Amino acid sequence: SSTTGKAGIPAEIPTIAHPLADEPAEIASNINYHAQYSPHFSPFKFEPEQAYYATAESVRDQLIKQWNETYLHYHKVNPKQTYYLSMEYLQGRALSNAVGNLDIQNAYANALKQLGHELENIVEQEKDAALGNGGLGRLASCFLDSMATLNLPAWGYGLRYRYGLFKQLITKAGQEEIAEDWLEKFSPWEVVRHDIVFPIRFFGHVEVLPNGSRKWVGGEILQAVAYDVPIPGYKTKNTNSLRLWDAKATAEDFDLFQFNDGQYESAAHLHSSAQQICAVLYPGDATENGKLLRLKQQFFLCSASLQDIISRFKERNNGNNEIRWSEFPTKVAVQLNDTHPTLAIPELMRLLLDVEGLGWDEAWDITTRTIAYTNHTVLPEALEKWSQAVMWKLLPRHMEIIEEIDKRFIAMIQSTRPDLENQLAGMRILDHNPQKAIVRMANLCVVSSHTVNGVAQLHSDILKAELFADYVSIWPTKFQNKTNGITPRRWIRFCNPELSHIITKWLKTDQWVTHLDLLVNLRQFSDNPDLHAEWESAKLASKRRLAQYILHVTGESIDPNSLFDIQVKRIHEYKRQLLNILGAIYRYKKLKEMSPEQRKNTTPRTIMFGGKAFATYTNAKRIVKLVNDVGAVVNTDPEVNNFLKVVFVPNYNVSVAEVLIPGSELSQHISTAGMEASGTSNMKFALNGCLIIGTLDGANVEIREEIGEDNFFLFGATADEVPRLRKEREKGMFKPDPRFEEAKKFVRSGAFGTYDYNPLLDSLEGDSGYGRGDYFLVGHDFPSYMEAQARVDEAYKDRKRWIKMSILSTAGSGKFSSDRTISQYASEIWKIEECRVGKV
Ligand code: HBZ
Repeated sequence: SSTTGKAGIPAEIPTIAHPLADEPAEIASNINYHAQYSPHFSPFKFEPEQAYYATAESVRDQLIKQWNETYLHYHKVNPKQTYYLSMEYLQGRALSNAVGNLDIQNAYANALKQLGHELENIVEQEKDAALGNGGLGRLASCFLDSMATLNLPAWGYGLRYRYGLFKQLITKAGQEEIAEDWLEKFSPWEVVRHDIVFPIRFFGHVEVLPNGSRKWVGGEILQAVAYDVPIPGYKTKNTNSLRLWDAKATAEDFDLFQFNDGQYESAAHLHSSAQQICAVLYPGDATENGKLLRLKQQFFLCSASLQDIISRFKERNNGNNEIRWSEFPTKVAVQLNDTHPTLAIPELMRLLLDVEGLGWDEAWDITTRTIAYTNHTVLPEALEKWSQAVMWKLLPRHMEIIEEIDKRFIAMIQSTRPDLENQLAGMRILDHNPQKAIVRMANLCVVSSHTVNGVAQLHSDILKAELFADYVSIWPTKFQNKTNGITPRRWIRFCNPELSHIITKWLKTDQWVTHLDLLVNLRQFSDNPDLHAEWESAKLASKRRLAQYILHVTGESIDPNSLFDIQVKRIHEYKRQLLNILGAIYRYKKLKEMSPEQRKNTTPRTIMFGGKAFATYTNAKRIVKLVNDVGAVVNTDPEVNNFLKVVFVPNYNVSVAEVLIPGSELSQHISTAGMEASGTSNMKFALNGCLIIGTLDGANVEIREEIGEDNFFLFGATADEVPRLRKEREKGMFKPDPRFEEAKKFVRSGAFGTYDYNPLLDSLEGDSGYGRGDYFLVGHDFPSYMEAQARVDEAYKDRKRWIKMSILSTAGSGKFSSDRTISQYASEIWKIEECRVGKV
């Protein structure tokens, strides 16, 4: 292994002759330079694709300069630094974000014009980097943007998946998945660091040395190679890193003798094993598959990142002199994004014990002062549990360490808290259940972290009252809340320039882009007719753009004067897309029964759905199919299709969200209360002046508090009612609403085709597969949902009232900036401070 030595880091960046351009003419010549001399394409072509790569490389030059300055500055100041460990990042497109954050958008747009291209079209050439599944991955990306913008010394670590999240095709059969090759040509945003390579061991055994110390040996060793992605902050020089690890094997691992002997596969055995590690992102949420490979991926991320962190700590702390390990937690904060990187805990212990030669107590003290854990779910099936047998095989030394942590935890409880004796079985890390012995990763995280946080107030309260209740009495101050946030740069400033300009004009400042609280000052204008006119025309422009997009990807034409109602998120039963579509089905049936005169009094709606179902999640895929089948019938029904359309937007991802959210007027966040940890798209919609229909779940609760209950369409059971309602339901005490029965019956009658929807509808009645009928309480919440929808229809008819509500949504969204979230992590968990480049 090797990394940059102390001698390798210069005090300053040597000046080199490179044409870093800032005038459009210079930029154009720089773009041309890349088109000519970067040998990716024929230099004689300058189509949009070539223009994209050349432009991206030109922007990257600008980033690299700031990036090097940032690294050197951090190196010199040597502040405490945060390392965010995440198996997922949903970065989306980088070019539009980079020119926006660097504030060079106009210069690049002009330069491209000189070259015969429009920046708008060029940025669309870029494929999304979709190295994540959903909210958790996108949150990590928003956090990176805020960390750089706030000039915080904070990096992300992740994996460089060859194939990210699958591409969703919608066919007659419903959803189909195909691999999405985001690296097909190459990514201009990553810089491979051939000098940053660490060995990662798998399998093998533990050897006891004569002095009694233990050592992990044997097995197979792969190499982790760093690929760095620059993360620019908004209007600041600070440019942080997202370091993605890729796996490779070495030339020595290639058995030339075997190969010459015709044994091609076994000759390159480690090479193919390396290829598998970062081949695909494991779709989350529900899978039981490929456990061993998933565990390998997790360990790969943890081990490479910690070796890198330790090597940087050594480099920055006294160089060759004695390392002061007790200072490690004053220089390093590690944040675990859910339990996926839990192995960072035993791996840090192993490195300190076996490689650095520290004793247990010292290593444990350092580890627990360094690591913090964020929980993103209370769904039992999403809480990671690894088979002990698999772990012993893959990571024998780590299992020894986990056993020891478990043993010491038990001893601590027995000696200090005999009152918890009965809870101990559920609190300990190892579960020796003879059916299946497992390691409970969340328990390991809670026991080993200095801080554990949930992602919205309600979620954090539930963690303390339920999932982690027993630990709270031991460590009452360990548990915190950090309500999620979203970056206002990507999620309004860049994706909704029309609305952004209006806000800047009325607030007489653009400071709100980094101080989102300033949006409250819009409240004083919420009745102003001039603002109303501007607001409405910006919304209409975004709706038109969205309608164009829908036409382009689905062939469906939708009416920009209808109410644009959107639900986009992973397809999951707890998120209740089924409630939404059953509501739409009921609406359709009633429209059919109306006279033409009556129909004219209704509020025309376009209901849009988007989201991916996990490939083996059958009921989720049935929901996708149902939405598409309903759309096929409703949209071609000439009696009603001026009043209702149902559209499924295929392949929902970050870039699609950037078109949908600005054009939205109503969005649905309708999970069964207590099940959605936070939600983050709810924040994006509200920020863009979209009203929310929702339950009291996750961050909805806080959004409603901020924007005012009059501006939020609330319905449904509350989290504390849910357990009782489920019990009543089990006892057969539930009486379904006739409208709910009517909607289901209509589907069963074959109104939307011959596909067998009975299993899906049965889940709302008998056995849902979760063991109980209608576990997600769709039936219970249906009537109050329909009533809330009726209030939406009424409110939309009153244009003044609707626009006022829309303005108040934006005005009340200030709290939900990820800048606020990250400031709180920085001061309350990480204890890090800003380290601004250009200011010592
Ligand atoms: O994290 C989401 C929560 O569902 C959402 O409420 C919250 O806003 C968001 C950010 O805190 N959780 C996920 O997105 N989880 C996953 O994608 C996931 C991935 C792999 C797994 C399990 C879950 O094995």
